[in-house]
Amino acid sequence: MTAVEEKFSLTEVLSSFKACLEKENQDVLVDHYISGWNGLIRFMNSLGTIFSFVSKDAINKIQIMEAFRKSSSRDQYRSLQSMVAYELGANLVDLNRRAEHPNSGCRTILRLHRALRWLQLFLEKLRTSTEDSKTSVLCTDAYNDSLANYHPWIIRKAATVSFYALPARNTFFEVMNVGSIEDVVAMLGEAMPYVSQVYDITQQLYARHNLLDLP
Ligand code: 1PW
Repeated sequence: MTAVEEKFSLTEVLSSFKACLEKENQDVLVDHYISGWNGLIRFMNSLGTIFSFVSKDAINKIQIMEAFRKSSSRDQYRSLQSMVAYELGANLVDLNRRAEHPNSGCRTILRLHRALRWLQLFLEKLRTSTEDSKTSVLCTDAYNDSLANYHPWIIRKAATVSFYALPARNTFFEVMNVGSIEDVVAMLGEAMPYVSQVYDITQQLYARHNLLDLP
């Protein structure tokens, strides 16, 4: 990959989440969900190697979803809605403990969905932050209010330690590669509602099918 191809822009990531939602029926499209996540991972990797422990698990989960999209049942995995209907209908989800289907699409997306909530809270805090705000504090607060509730102590510890290595607010805005701080704030204000919408629709879908606690 050349340096140009590697260049990350948060705008592209957020437009993937915008493209995620099908206009007519509000289906969440898996391919766009995956490309949004691939962008987020590039973002995390550009924040430094210490973050690779955080991105490794997300990479793993995206690969599981990509494999479904390349399999013979790829059409069933077109949207989160069709995936839920297909996997539940064909008994492909372990509901009580991980057994025959340890890596179902439903449980894999649930992990990414919970992580998306963290991202949403974090970017929102960043958007409304002031010059003296510390990114590590914003990130830790967002984490404690979301994903941390699903993580055992040892992962919480490792995640919190890695947040200390986050670059300062100014550098952070530069890494996002959107433009000036004002440009980033404006872009986030425009784009975050799309991320929220994807999050809310997924949350409702999972709640409706009692899938929010999948092992
Ligand atoms: C600054 C940008 C932030 C973007 C955020 C998202 C990435 C979230 C990944 C956190 C991973 C921490 C280590 C892995 C934990 C897994 O055990 C856990 N995975 C997640 C995504 O929470 C649960 O997955 P598992 O073990 O049930 O397969």
